[in-house]
Amino acid sequence: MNITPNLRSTADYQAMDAAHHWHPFTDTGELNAKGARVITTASGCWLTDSDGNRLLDAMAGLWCVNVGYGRDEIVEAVARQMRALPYYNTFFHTTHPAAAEFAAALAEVAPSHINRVFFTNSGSEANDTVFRLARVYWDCIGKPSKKVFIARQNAYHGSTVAAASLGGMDAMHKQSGLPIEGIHHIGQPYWFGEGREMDPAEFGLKRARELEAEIDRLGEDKVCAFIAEPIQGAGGVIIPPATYWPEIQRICTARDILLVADEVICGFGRTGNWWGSESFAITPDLMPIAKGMTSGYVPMGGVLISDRVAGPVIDKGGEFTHGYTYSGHPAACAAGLATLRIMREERLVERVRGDTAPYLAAKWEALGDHPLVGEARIRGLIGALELVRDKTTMERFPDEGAAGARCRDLALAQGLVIRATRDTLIISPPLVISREECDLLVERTGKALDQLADELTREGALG
Ligand code: PXG
Repeated sequence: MNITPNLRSTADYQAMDAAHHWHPFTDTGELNAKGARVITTASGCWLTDSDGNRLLDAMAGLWCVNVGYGRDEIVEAVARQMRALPYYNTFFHTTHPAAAEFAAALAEVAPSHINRVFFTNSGSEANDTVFRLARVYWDCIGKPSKKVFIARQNAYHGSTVAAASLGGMDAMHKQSGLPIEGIHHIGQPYWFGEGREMDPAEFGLKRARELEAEIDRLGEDKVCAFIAEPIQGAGGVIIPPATYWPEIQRICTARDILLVADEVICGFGRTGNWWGSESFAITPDLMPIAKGMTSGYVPMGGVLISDRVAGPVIDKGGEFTHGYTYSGHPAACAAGLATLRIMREERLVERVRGDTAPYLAAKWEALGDHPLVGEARIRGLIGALELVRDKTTMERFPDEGAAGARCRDLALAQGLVIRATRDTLIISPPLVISREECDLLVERTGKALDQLADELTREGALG
């Protein structure tokens, strides 16, 4: 067996992969016809593929490698931990130093009303945990009828059954008969896509008040919680109008509904504060986390649990019959501790808020002047461009998703990894990105847009 990078040819890796590896969210037939891109090494914000190409990773892996690649501090911490104790469970009244230390460190960076964490191995498991824990909470305070979750269309909360049901992705629901019972979806605060005929502030209130209407329809005594991402990530980096979150908070408080902020992408500095909730001034009762928690070096997720929820469940709930073999895995806790240490020592959140984010925002927003761009939006280090066929009418392309995919591929050909969700281009670079790398990111995105505009003009596909 050979796991050293690059000892086989690209074609060999592609052939082995095509024969044996089933990829997530992938049309396997389509992938195997062309062969997977093989990434072999990485450092800082840069990936290297098996042909030696260097790519600027403006997606931080998959929204997770916040402290950048090649951080020896994390590698060493994980190796030390694995030598000392590679595994022990946290069931049966047992803990280990890494789990205790990481839980305490998370409580320290969490908002002040949050002091506990339940460890999982992914964001999906975190949301399945939320689904069960929130219901247990209401049982414990004598309101067992409050069982229903309200979530949003085009939300992404993961791929396990409860998480995929909480998510609002039609394609996922269609494929497997989801959502499961007890989950209802309301509209998303996607002003550019769904509300442009209204003022953004008015639209934000309108979408928030769908929550109130849904609670009334279902009955307040039946509703357990509302779950949402502070900024929708996979759905297209949808930054809600400023009026949205305060109104959601008001409704959750007035109607006594738990507020769950899915911080899997927005947490750990992405929006220029430790938490997306902080950026939008909300006080969630539960915060599912993952990704930036270990900067993706070792898989891990968790649920940050407020004192409000923890108190009654600890006092009255007895055993919470839920847990994973690898809850609080020592290697993951060590990676998480080392990640938090880097973030604090390098003042990464402050650097994003005070320097990198405003620097990138000025340049990113200038891409909004491009003839193919209907809107450029960014918050912290998470941003999007909306591609349009006609900038004056904001008309979209008829073949939804084709222009986005082409632009993403043109960027890749220049050595820049960005993502496309339908015709929305997305970035979420490592928090350690430098000003020079921000320049390159914007320059390459601009070139990809120019090339796409040229091609579309030649094809007669523009207005
Ligand atoms: N919540 C949010 C907000 C997420 O973005 C999850 C939960 C699930 O986490 P795990 O660790 O189970 O994957 C996510 C994950 C994409 C993409 O296409 C986004 C995610 C995962 C896979 C693809 O942008 N986010």
